[in-house]
Amino acid sequence: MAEFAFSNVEKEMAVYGYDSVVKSHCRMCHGGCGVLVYIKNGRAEKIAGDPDCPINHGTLCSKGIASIQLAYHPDRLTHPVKRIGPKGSGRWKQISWERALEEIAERILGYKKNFGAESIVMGYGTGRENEAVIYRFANLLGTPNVLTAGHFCYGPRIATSIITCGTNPIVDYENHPGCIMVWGNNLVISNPDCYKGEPFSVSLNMGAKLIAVDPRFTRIAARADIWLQLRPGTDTALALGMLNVIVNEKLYDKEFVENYVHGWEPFVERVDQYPPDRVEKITWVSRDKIREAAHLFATIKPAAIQWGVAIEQQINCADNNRVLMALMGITGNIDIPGGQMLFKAPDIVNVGQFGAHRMLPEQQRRKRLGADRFRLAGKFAIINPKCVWDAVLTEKPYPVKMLFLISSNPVITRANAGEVYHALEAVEYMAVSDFFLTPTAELADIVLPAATWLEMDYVGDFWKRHGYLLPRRKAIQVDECRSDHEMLNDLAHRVGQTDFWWDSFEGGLDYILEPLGITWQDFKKMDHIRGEVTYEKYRTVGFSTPTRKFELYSTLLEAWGIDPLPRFREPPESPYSKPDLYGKFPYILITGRRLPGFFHTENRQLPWMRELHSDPVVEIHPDTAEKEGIKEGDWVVIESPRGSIRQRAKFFPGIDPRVVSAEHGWWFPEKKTPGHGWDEANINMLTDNNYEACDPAMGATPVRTLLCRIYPWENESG
Ligand SMILES: Nc1nc2c(c(=O)[nH]1)N[C@H]1C(S)=C(S)[C@@H](COP(=O)(O)OP(=O)(O)OC[C@H]3O[C@@H](n4cnc5c(=O)[nH]c(N)nc54)[C@H](O)[C@@H]3O)O[C@H]1N2
Ligand SMILES: Nc1nc2c(c(=O)[nH]1)N[C@H]1C(S)=C(S)[C@@H](COP(=O)(O)OP(=O)(O)OC[C@H]3O[C@@H](n4cnc5c(=O)[nH]c(N)nc54)[C@H](O)[C@@H]3O)O[C@H]1N2
Ligand code: SF4
Ligand SMILES: [Mo]
Repeated sequence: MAEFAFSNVEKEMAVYGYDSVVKSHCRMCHGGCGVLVYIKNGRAEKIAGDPDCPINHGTLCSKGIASIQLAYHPDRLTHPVKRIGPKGSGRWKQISWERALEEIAERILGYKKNFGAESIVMGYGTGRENEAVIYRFANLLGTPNVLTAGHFCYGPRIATSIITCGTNPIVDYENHPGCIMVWGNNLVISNPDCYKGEPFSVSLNMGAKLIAVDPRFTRIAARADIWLQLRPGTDTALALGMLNVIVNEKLYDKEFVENYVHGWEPFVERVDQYPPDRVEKITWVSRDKIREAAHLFATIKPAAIQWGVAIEQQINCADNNRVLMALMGITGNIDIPGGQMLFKAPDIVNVGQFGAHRMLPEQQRRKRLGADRFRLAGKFAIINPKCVWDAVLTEKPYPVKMLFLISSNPVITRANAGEVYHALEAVEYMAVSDFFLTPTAELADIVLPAATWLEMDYVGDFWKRHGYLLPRRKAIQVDECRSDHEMLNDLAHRVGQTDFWWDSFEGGLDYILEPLGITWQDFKKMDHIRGEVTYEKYRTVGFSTPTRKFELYSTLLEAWGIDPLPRFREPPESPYSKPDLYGKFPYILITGRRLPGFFHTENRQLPWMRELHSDPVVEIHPDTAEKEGIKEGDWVVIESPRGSIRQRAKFFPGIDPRVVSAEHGWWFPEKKTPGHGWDEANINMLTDNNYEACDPAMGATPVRTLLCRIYPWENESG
């Protein structure tokens, strides 16, 4: 057993008779927390936080603890299964791994031969630390089509930050920012991407000033010095308004601006178009508050912006990211202690290199679905999901014959769920890797039983930008479940990729670590590895952009025919852009606020998690409820021009009476029909995926800025 800095572990082992404790690295969300897994008779019995881990310092969330209920869930898929009835019939038979992979390989090779590799779309959803293997497999196969959530989540942050300053600027909580502006993010619940709520809370306890930009009065807003309750979808205008104040009142960092930014003059001209008076009308935030927030943010150093997915799920996705980076940049907070760090990863084979993007032939790259429409996305190997549904349903621009979805539940998570369902019903062949037979998996031909994080070895946080790597050590084996990495490593041999893979995936782990001169077996004995931390690197080497400057004016966007400067676009479905529709659908709908126990569509079958939150909930202001005749706890219908669903009303004075906030991710594993109630409370039955409504550069789907109406559900008993 590894050495521990405290003695409780030994004591607990003796008292409760655990056989061993495995130090590992949770991944029930995007992952990150160091954990201790207590094992008895080969089973994981308990999970606790690892106090020595630099990411979570011993803290854990409810999902981490519930990993055990996931691993041993009675409904969990523990063998590959093949469908024996029509799609959606719910009739399956168990088959061997050998047969399953043989069949998938045969299909892959057949479609590649007859329709081109582009007719096979690989897919995953949010980050599961399997993206590097999925891209490697796809690129070597020759398909440019990997469907992710990257068009409206995290992908935009990475793409826009790479073109602006070379990498994603991460808040340096270790050096405690003096001011934190939390923008469309609720990290104390979501612990997203490179962040955990705990270090943020510590910085607040150390006295950081706090600005919250959120249409809802979150716990973070409640602690804030200034809360900007903006109209959903108007973030670009608000940030441009703050930039206007900072520029015109000369609150910016002159030395940084003079020496290290590109495009200052045109940027100032653009910013001049957004005086606080105009911005107040757009955003519903008073000009005084805009000024106050701009002053607070610009006059405290170090200051940082903690920004989240809300700003990406809108038509202004790419520009929202760019204006927030402009705020960080011109206030001189980039790459300074306690500011916004451009962290370096340890010297490893990184996700992009592992993903073998360079191996995709140019003539295949050019076929990437939607790349000519959404240029920025196309450059970063990201596709808009509707392009896939269209190619399945219309065979344009070419037929898509096979989907291979590894860790995604698009029937519930992608906009316009009705169309998604229809496309998955229509596709000729579909393979899925998942823990359960989800509404998506129910439409597959073959479903593979995936391993949870407890059942795999991996280089944890490999894809993140905070500079740490931590070993995820396999703690248990559950029946025949296999990690996606092992599964793809095996499948790769069957489709002619042997030269690029390994005998077992441990070879892949060694490959990642090779530049450090260590193997997985060496890394397994270590606590973590961190990249070298150095500040203000731009002073010596510049930024990793074409001009070597911080690009307020993006030369790459310009070259790709996209506006190089940020601007505000009115959401395509709003009280101002669609006044007639607003007459019939008089509320702005935001969706998808994160819930502590669930991860998107996951965990609704875990007793501990479902007990915390049993039904789908829509937040409405008490005045709205009164107007619509809704009582607290009632089932209500939420309706958009595209459909209707029901959720339970919760009164929430912390939301504007003109806005309602519905949950996403709902299906009902307890319903034993194969659809598991996929269309009853699924908010994406209401969302729009029209190309015109998406961000023109990234293809982000606007799932947070729509119009709806809401009224009591009459059929309470049904
Ligand atoms: N309306 C609306 N829609 C949204 C959002 C919103 O805010 N509003 N948020 C969006 C965002 S940001 C995202 S990222 C997407 C997420 O979209 P998805 O990633 O499609 O959603 P998940 O529910 O996380 O689906 C993951 C599936 O993978 C399985 N799984 C988990 N881990 C593994 C693994 O390691 N291997 C395998 N093979 N399977 C695994 C789970 O059981 C689950 O069925 O949803 C989006 N959808
Ligand atoms: N427990 C749990 N954790 C998760 C997830 C989960 O499903 N469950 N999902 C993971 C994933 S994939 C992601 S992307 C992250 C997302 O994590 P976060 O970025 O924290 O996302 P949310 O909680 O969805 O939204 C944050 C806030 O945005 C606000 N908001 C809504 N519309 C707007 C708007 O137009 N402008 C602004 N400024 N704010 C707005 C909402 O009120 C909400 O409080 O969480 C990750 N972590
Ligand atoms: S925050 Fe994420 S990594 Fe940490 S315990 Fe919770 S689920 Fe696991
Ligand atoms: Mo996400």
